[in-house]
Amino acid sequence: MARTCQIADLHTLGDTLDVCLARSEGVIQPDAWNEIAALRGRLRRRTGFLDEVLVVALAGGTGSGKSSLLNALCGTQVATVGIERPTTSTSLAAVPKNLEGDVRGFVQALGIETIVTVESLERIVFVDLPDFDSTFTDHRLIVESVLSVVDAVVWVLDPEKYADRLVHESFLTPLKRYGDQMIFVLNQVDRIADYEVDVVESLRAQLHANGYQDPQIVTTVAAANEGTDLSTEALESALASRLDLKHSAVAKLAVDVKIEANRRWHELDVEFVNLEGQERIDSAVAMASFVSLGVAAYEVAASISGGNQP
Ligand SMILES: Nc1nc2c(ncn2[C@@H]2O[C@H](COP(=O)(O)OP(=O)(O)OP(=O)(O)O)[C@@H](O)[C@H]2O)c(=O)[nH]1
Ligand SMILES: [Mg+2]
Repeated sequence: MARTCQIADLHTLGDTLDVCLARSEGVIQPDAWNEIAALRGRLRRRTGFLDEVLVVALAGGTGSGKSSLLNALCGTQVATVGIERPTTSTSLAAVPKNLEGDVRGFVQALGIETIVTVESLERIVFVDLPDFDSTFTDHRLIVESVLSVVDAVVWVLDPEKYADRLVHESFLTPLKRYGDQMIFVLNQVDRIADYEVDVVESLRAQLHANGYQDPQIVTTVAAANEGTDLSTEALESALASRLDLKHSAVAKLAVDVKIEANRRWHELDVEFVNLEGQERIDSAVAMASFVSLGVAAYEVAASISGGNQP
């Protein structure tokens, strides 16, 4: 099981990388320096993404069960569920209690004011997006505006509206390029017990036709009714896999930084004996900063993979 990487680790790595860039400019070849600057860019994007948590937006048509699903996933009532539509008119974030301080700024930057801390949440932040009871085009614009900062969008569908032409034409087709970020949830499957498989296949075929090559579809029961139980395991395990993938991506980046630091250190070391005066001093300073960078990158990679990294 991967251990969580502390946000502070990545900030430290970024700071060390900045020092390296400053100390090696003009000392190493411009191409090599640009490669390190590119790594810094990748790391900066990652750091902004909150590496220890998966940020998940819940989207979908009004009444599909987004708020019920959020409550079921949190194991407590964080969002208002209703029969009148729309029930959710402002967005809300459910955040793990132990990460509230780290996550608050990030969530507020998304324009979300209501933050509920949830004891049972561990490494996932959920954002319940408002429906605005608007057209799907409006809803798409809201989702599109958060897509660049969330890890996944859980698009909640219900058995009645899963095939709605407007949902597909105004929402899903224009967002097909973000297919990897989408998880499609067919909710309320307790109401279609006998033909659940057919509905899932029909949804899959429709998503294919919309340009989603390999859509991830899971089924849920977000609100228990008489004779039925809640069922959110498939979604929970899909989210857990995505969190592991996210950690792997960060671990890979840290290993890339480590390899780059070692390579530059070796190159400088080979040339060192031929240098004199200020050049020799600059080279020594750059080498020292690459050593620090290699160590910082190693520590991040090890903290994510529990020490089992190359
Ligand atoms: N049978 C059944 N009913 C469900 C399920 N999930 C939600 N519901 C019901 O569907 C209705 C709408 O659920 P909400 O969770 O409020 O839906 P929403 O998508 O948040 O709606 P808005 O906030 O209006 O956009 C409620 O009456 C829920 O009890 C489910 O899995 N099965
Ligand atoms: Mg709602």
